[in-house]
Amino acid sequence: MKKRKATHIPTMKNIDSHSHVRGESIYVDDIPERQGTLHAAVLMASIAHGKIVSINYTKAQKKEGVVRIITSKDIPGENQIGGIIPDEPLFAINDIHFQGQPIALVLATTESIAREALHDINISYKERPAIVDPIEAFKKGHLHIPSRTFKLGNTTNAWKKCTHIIEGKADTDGQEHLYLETQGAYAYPVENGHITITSSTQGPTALQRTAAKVLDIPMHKIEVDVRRLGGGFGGKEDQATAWGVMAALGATVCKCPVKLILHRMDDMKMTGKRNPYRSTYKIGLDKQLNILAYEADFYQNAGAAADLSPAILERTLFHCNNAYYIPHVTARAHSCITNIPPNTAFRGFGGPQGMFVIEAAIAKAARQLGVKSRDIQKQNLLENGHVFPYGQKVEECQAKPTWSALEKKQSLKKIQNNIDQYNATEKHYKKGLALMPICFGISFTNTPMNHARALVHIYQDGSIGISTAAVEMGQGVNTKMVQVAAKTLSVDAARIKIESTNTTRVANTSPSAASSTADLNGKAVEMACQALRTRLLNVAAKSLAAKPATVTLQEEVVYTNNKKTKIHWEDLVQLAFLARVSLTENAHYATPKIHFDKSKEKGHPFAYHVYGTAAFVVTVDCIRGTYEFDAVDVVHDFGTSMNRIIDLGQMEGGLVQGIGWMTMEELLYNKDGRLLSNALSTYKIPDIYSVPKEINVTFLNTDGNDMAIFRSKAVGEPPLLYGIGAYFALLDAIQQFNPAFEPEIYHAPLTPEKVLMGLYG
Ligand code: LUZ
Ligand code: MOS
Repeated sequence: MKKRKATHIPTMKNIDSHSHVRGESIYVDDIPERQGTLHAAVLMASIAHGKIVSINYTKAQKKEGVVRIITSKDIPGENQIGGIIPDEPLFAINDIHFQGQPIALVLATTESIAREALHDINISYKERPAIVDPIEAFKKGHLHIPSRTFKLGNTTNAWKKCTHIIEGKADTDGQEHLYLETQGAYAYPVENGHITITSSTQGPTALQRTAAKVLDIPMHKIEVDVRRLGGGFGGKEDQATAWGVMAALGATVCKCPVKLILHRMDDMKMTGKRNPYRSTYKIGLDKQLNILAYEADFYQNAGAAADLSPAILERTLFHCNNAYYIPHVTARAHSCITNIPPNTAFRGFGGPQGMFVIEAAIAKAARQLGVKSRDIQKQNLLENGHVFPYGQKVEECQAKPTWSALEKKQSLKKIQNNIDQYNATEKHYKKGLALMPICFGISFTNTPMNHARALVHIYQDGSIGISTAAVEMGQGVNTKMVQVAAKTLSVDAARIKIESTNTTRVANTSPSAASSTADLNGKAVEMACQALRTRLLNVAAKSLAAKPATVTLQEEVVYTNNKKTKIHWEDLVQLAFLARVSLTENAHYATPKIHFDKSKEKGHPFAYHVYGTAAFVVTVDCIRGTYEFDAVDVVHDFGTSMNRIIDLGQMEGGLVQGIGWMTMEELLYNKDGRLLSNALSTYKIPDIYSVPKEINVTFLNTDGNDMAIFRSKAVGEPPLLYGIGAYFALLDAIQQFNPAFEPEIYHAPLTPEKVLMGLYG
């Protein structure tokens, strides 16, 4: 590996940490209310499939404090909010396709009156049978888009060369985002039919564009402003739009400010989640455990509308081979229409669902062949020169380096010996071990979305204000933007302010998603600051009568030929201002090199890939079925991390979120499409007691990649993928106690109840 000199990037704490800890950070619901604000509550369908026979609003309308009830009839433009496919009405008219589907909006003088009024609305339905199972939907031909197939080599021929062929099934349930801040927006009319919407959204432009369509006004009349989010995780990439549009519609109809904040249980009922998947696979290996062929069918439970599911489906295919080289692959994916709320983006975006299936295939193969999963995993790791099923070459591959570093650091042999000893002596407790390598592609798979802009103002006093398309949602992107500007302009970070994300200052943005926000916006900030720096140095050169090439800026001071001058940052800015030189720059960055041809399902869709390997050790209580993760060890390819504190936070948070998905978060709809896990009493997420007792993260400092900002690799989604290892560590422990146990379907999550059944099943 080439050694690179560490560049000097000042690392810093999350710039929001101070205001977060003091409770001073502003979220939508914290915005001081304007006079005359109305509060909104959403009327939703209580059935999953059927027709509205009648609705009677009379009693609710007469209720004191109720100002107006808004339905599809009040929409000036289109009753349509579908992002990729126009298949989702803002308000249902006659047909109901999922429980929780919005029907109307009640506006009242207080929130409690608006919510109480919902009970005064009488609806009668004609219910029809609901479909909640994606395979049932598939068999009926209910698909959002035609099925897609990724192909490498020729599986049909390859089966003949395989010594071992194993077939099986693997299912993953959905996952509730459970952002701390529920969905919400606050809209108010400005003069001349203009409207401002403050929203908790990852996609301000999506909200602006959709509101324009629904209100039938041009986009420039709508300003969407986002300060920060109390978490998004993909749940607000597309699904923040509806609430923002409703608030804007209310504000337009009533000509007064309208605030709409979802209560937790309503948010859980109405919004989509991670797509559950059901899958079937066939895997073939040779005598040396090389995986020769892999076929899989992925049945995505997309829900009642397409939302982002077609794009999510694509990422399932992109990641179907995880970090393994398989010369012959045929992977088919089907986006199935069901009667549950439209499912949506969730950290990993279909990737984890695809990766679980190959891991299940390897685990089942290992059992049948009497070897360890990790023997097969290790044997098949990607290397430079390999090719992904979608045609991109494997470059700067860190699959083997992270695996070996983990092996070395943790001496797997020793760990396994300790576990074997423990399991031999303990009767009622068993330990299990699993390794989980990961590979995740960085870029929106939809190439046109990979761009961002930054608007940088240097004010006359030397302070700096920066606007980008990046939405801060706790991931620390604003802190990274400060670092980029501080380094590029050689100024103190304290001079820099990151403004809210605002469609009037930065237009036509992609959502903050796909782990790409820091890369795309960071590059734009870097470009803008670089241009300003050059411009300012020319001013300095003129003032010093020096050649521009000899003038530099170091820690806020101008140098000529490496000699300090008297010109400080603030003097320099003054000089430029008086010389009528622009202190503002707007830069546009579009990821170079990437492309993808959907007609061939081949191309080079990703700027680069992120790799890593994790080891999970779990202890199962074989009387109760409960378990604790003793330790998770991770060796992760961060590139040259520009902020270890933030990157470690992303690693720990993502890892635990992934473990939650695989072990305890049981999202249940009944056969009538009713959400059973609709509160925190019925849907368990990891808490401080359920996190692994130890999380040891090793930063594998690699070169990084030029397309990563400061060669610091994207870190948002990849850590979640490690969580898949939790399932297989648990399965290993169960099988230590009950060697005969073999699940008919590998089905996550492995809740304590399911573990118990496995122990005695
Ligand atoms: N959103 C999206 C994403 O629109 N396209 C993507 O490829 C993606 N990947 C991860 C997360 N969100
Ligand atoms: Mo996302 S799953 O909004 O990156």
